[in-house]
Amino acid sequence: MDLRNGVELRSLGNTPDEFRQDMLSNLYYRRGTTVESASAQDAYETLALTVRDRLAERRARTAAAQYESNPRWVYYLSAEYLLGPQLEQNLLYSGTSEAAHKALEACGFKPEEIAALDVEPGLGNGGLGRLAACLLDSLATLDIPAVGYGIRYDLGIFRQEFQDGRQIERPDDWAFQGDPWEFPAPDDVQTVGFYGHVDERDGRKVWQPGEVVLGEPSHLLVPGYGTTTVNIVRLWRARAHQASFDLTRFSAGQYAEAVQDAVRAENISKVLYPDDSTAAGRELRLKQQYFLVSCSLRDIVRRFRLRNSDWDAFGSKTAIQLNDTHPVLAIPELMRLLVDEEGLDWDHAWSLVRQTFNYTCHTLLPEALETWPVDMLGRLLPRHLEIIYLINAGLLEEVRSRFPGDIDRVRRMSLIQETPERLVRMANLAVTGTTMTNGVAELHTQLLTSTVLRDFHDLWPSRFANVTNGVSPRRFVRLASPGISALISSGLGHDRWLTDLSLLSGLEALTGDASFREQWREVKRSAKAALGLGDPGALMDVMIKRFHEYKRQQLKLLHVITLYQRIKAGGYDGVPRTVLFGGKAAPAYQAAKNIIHLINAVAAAVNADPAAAGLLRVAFPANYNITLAEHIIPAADLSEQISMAGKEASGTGNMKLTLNGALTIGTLDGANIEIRDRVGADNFFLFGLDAPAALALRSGPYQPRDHYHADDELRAALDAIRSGAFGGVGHDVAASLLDRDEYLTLADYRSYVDAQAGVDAAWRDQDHWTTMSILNTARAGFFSSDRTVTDYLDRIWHATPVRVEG
Ligand code: BZD
Repeated sequence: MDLRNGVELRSLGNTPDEFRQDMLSNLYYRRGTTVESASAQDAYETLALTVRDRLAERRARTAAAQYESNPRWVYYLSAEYLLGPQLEQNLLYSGTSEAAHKALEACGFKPEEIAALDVEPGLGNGGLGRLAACLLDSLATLDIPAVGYGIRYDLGIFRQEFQDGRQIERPDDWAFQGDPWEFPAPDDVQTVGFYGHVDERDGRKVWQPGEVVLGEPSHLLVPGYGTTTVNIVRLWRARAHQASFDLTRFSAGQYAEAVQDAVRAENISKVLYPDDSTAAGRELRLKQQYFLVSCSLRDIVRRFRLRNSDWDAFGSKTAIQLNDTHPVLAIPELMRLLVDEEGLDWDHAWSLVRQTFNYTCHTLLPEALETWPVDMLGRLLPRHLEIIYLINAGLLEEVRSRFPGDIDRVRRMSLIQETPERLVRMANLAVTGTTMTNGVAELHTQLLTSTVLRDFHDLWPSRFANVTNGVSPRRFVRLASPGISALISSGLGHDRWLTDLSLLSGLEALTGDASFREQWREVKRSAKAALGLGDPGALMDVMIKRFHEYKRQQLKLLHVITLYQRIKAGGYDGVPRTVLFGGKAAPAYQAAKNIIHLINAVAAAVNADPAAAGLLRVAFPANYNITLAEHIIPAADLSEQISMAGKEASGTGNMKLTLNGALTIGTLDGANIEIRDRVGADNFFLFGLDAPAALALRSGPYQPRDHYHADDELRAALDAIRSGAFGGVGHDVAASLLDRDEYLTLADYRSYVDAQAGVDAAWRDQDHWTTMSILNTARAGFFSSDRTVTDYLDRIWHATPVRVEG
């Protein structure tokens, strides 16, 4: 291999023998042990290093090629990444799976046992964090020069345990054993300021921070599939300045006091906020956001300067994507760097800033639109608040001149909300400071532009675009479902579908092939058997996602109770089902935790009742995460996507399940609509109110009790909860449904239960079900994150590939 400076590097070999040799030498020289005394953890770490070395080589070549071509870079700024387990992915992408398995066996280790030691970095909450990971995968696969920036939280998303059926949160010390995938880069450390005041010197504003914290980067490799490109995701960890250690106090025995400043500094990257819907409203969270933004922008500027000297080129060389509003402080921060530090005039800086940034919105819940108290922001970041005011002045001037006299519009659009308390509206700032704002599914973008961001759409219609989400077929089909993948490849006669998912359409022709259908059924069955939760012949009915009332796990639960009551009444005519729930609730979200508690109570009753044996079983494995998702998704027959219409921005679990041949039962919400359009209405179980109907019902005097009185089965299900049939658990859930039912669960109950009867009827015709299952996979190629990234490139980023020679 020839690197930039012409120095040759020996290429590592990938034959089983070469791989084993390298593993042994890593075991001796890097792990300091021998085969005879190596533990399983030694074997895991050594294997990881041996694979990592292969990718590091490609990384070096990628960096050289990208530097050489001085391209437009895509920078993805995200407070969250759910990367999933790294080992199997890196083995697959580096083409060393087989060599590695042989090498492990030769050393006396079982590959599955070693793979089980791979701990996923849980640096995200849910869909938003996993989307970020899928986009990075596709960016690398498409050879786009890209870097992801994020925070290296010491503690990731909490570990969920159940105690008497209640969710308990335990800290997730994911890197306790060290993280073999991580490359520290202490040379690129950044200094981040907080608090302080603003001076003026020679007509320029100078922010004098009152506190500084170091941001120390490390990176993980992000390999592309079927290409040499290896990109990186760079994660910042907060480090106290050595000056914050108080040696005098320490010497005087005041140990806690001696480190208190250092502890405070390092708390910034201590823990991921397990907050999935509302702004935490806490200063530490705001500090995290600025910490990410400040470190990342300095790094981006440093990288720009390696090849460019003229600021005018910045916008054309740099596309920064803001993943929701969490990194939106990047807008005033880049203004500050350009105006205060680099001396550009305001208008010039503003045009570069707008050219550089784009913003993705991931929600429709008005309560999830982030705001920060003006006082807090002004105290923590005094200069940024001034800059936000200046941006606001420009915005409001434009609004006034376009809509003269429309004072209410000015009030609505202002970056500052005035009452009941003064708040900075981050979404408004995001739209104002970017070229493009996008929603994540067609319906979401439509609703965004007609409701929450309507005024902005009126002012700047061309700043809005839709980019429907997608998922990585490598991780969520190839890695999660080796069985389905092998069958797809044998059916199509190639595995090019892994990088061109539209080729799955070739499976349609195979629906007429009885032996292919039989193999398909068998593959799904063995995935269920491998999961080990219930009879593999039963219908595997799966609801896996964060717990939130709008997602309506409570609706699924009412259905389960109804089935159970039919069984108890001796009138059950449905098919055998295993109902599987998986997901976490935000620790402070009591209503969601109540639903979890009730599910566990119902599961205990149903699973212990001999009357239900062989007919109904409820499984709720704790601590749903990417690792677990990869086991559940291939086993699913039915995908529950039952949010109240108009609330789920997109969903991505819906896509993963469809690609794995699960049929969806769902509302016309988020990307469900696009899934149904593609797989065909006949291959999708639709129910419930659509978004306009739900909105209309919500806006009127909705009476959930009317549904309770009108529907015997619904009443029986709720009465059972209220009478204490499930260990006295669930009064709060029932009361909230009867009194308020914010998300129209009762209004959609009958339609849902009837649609589930349709599911049973369809399941009875196994051959037809299999045809529908194959058609779901065959027609879901659109939902590849490769297509999503291609859309971002065409509509938003306008960056082009840099190919790295093989
Ligand atoms: O983003 C989710 C949406 O709810 C899904 O519909 C959508 O498919 C995905 C990807 O676009 N949103 C989140 O996951 N949001 C968060 O995780 C989050 C985290 C912190 C603060 C606010 C929201």
